Amino acid sequence: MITIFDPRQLSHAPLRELHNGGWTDYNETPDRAATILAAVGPAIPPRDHGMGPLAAVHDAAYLEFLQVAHRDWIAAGRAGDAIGYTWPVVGRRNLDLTRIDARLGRYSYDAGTPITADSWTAAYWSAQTALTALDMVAQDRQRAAFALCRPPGHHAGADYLGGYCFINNAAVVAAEARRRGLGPVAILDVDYHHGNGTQDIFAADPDMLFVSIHADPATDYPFYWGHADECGTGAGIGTTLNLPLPRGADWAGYQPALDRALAAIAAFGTRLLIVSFGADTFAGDPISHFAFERDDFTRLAARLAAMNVSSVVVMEGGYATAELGDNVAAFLSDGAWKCGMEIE
Ligand code: OKP
Ligand code: ZN
Repeated sequence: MITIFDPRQLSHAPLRELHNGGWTDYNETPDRAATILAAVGPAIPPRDHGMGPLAAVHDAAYLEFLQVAHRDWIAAGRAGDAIGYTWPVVGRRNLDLTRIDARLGRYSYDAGTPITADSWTAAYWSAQTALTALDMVAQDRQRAAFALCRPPGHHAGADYLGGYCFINNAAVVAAEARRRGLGPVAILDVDYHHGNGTQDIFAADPDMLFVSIHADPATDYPFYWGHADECGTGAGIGTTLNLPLPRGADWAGYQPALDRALAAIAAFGTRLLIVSFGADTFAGDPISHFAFERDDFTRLAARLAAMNVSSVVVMEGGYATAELGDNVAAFLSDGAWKCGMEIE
C-alpha cells in the first residue's frame, strides 16, 4: 500500500510523560515511525495543503496556541517541555487568560502530552501526510493509502490536545473528504484507546459516522469517553457507535464488535472509510491490554478490505516498538487489501 511520510514528523521528541502517576520515558517516540517506515517503506512525501483543512476542524485559537506554547513556556522562564498542570474543571468560567500555564490547562486534558519546540512542525506535517493519503485515494485512483501519521491524532479535539495527539489527522481527512464530495464518510477507530477527540469533533454531525472498538473506559484511558451509551448528540444522535471490550480481548473476542462495526459502516452507505489504526491491540503492547497476534492484523485488514470502499489508513498508537513495524506491515499486506476490489 502506498505510504506517505515526512521526516519532519520525527522532530517532536518529548523527554518524558506522566504515566500512571510517575514519570516515564515518553512512549510515543520518533523510533515508532522509523521502525514502521523500515518495515513498510519506501514512502512518498506529503503535499502541503496549508492550514485550511486543519482550521476546518480545529479552533483558530487552539491552532495559534500550539504554535506559540513552547516559546511562551521558555519565555516564562521554564525549562524543557511545556506541560499543563492546572485544568479548568467542568463548570469553571471559560476565561480568556494569557499566562502560558493557564493556556496549557485550557487547551489540554491530560499531563501525558508535552509540547516541545518542534511539536507544531511535526503535528502539521503529520496532518499533511494524512491529507496526501486522501489525495492518493481521491485523485490518484489508489484503492487505499497509508498515512504514517506521527504524532497520532485521535485524542485531539477541536480545542484540546492529549494522549500524545495535537491535530486530529483522521478528522482533518474526514472533513476534507466531505468537502470534496467524497461522502458518505465513516471513521472506524481500531486503536486500543477510545478516539475521544474524533468523537467530540463529529458528535453532533449527522453525516459523519464514527465507530470505535476499544478497551472499556471503565478500566482504561481516556476513561471519560467511549462508554457504550455515548451515541452522539443533537442531530448527530445515532452516528456515533462505541463498542468497548474488556481487557484481554483477543481476535475471537473482537469478532462480535467488529461485525457490528462493519454492519453500521455498510448501513451508512459509506463511500470513503477512514481507519484510525492503532497497533496497540497487540498482545505485547507495553501500555495496553488486548491480545492480538501479528496475523490478526492481517485478518483485520482483510475484513476491512472486504467492505469494498476506498480507504485511508491513518496511523494512531502502537508502542511495542520492536514488533511495531512487522505488525503494521501485517495490517497493510497486499494480500489483505488487493483482494476483490476495483476502483470504478
Ligand atoms: C494514545 B493512543 C496520562 C497518560 C496516559 C496515555 C495513552 C495515550 C494513548 N497522563 N497514557 O491512543 O495510542
Ligand atoms: Zn492507543
